Amino acid sequence: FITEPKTVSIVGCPFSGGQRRVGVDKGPIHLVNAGLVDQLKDLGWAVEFNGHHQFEDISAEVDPPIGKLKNPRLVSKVTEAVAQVVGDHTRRRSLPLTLGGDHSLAMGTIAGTLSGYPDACVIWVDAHADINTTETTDSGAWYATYTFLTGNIHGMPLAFLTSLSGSNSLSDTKDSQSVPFSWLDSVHLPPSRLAYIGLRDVDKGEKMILLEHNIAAFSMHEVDRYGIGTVVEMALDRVNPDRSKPIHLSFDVDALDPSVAPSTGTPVRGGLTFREGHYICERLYETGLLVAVDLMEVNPSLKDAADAQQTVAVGCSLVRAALGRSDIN
Ligand code: 5AB
Ligand code: MN
Ligand code: MN
Ligand code: MN
Repeated sequence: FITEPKTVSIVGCPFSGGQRRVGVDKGPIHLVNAGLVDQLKDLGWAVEFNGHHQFEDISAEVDPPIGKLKNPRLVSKVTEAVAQVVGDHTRRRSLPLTLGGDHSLAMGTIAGTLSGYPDACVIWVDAHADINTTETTDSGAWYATYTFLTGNIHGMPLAFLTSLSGSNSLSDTKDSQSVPFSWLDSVHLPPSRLAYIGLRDVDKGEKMILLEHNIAAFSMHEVDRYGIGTVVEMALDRVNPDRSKPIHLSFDVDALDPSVAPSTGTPVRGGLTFREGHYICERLYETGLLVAVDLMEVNPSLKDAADAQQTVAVGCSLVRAALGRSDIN
């Protein structure tokens, strides 16, 4: 799908409005400053990077919650802009590499990918399912009783993408033009084209959604049971049985164990090892079907400087694996 000379377009998204911890907006800057552009050139890619995106800011005063959702207008505006940019790259058959920023950005990246490749499937690597709806966003996190901690849109992108949520549930705004996420209403990722790897902190409402829609979900239990090699094939068998459809990889760095990637906003113990995370990336590259990659939720301001540096280095390393780095050739 990606035409020669292979070109990767880095979409740096310094954005944190989909969650409440400061610093995740610095992720893309740290990843690029760690040398990612040259690392990808060394792998033989033509690399396009024209600086990080400047997003229009919408201050909290003019963006009060709608229902349970925090910063709905801001997240909608930013993800719509990301969808445009990623969509442009995919239609030119360049590979968009989106650096987050929080995972709400995936509404933009996956919508963009689908505009260029309508039959693309998604491999979502994460400790979390990120499929809470406008209704379930407080359904079972340990802190759900604290309403000020719920309604974070980084836990919801897949609900909007699979049309389980839509702007209709947010339309207490009079002017239909400005209802947040109305731009996404025409976008639809069928749940049959979504597979998860690495899950271990899924909310009650999300579990019901995964069951009801028969979504391919491989938790850490399955990784332990079958091994990562088998799990990746099982995931591909579900969403891409003929190995013919384009693949979008959305990698939340919190899928890795916190000992491997400590600097992230919602770490959960019991995660993927360094090698398991890399294997997923290597195998997806090897299919020749990978058309878009997200690396999300690197937050260099959490934990200490050494932890941040380690997390950034691992992030760059995952990207190199997804773009064809090999140990033996
Ligand atoms: B991340 C939680 N399920 O909805 C929620 O890091 C956590 O992009 C979401 O995977 C974590 O707030 C979002 C409790
Ligand atoms: Mn996560
Ligand atoms: Mn939709
Ligand atoms: Mn996530």
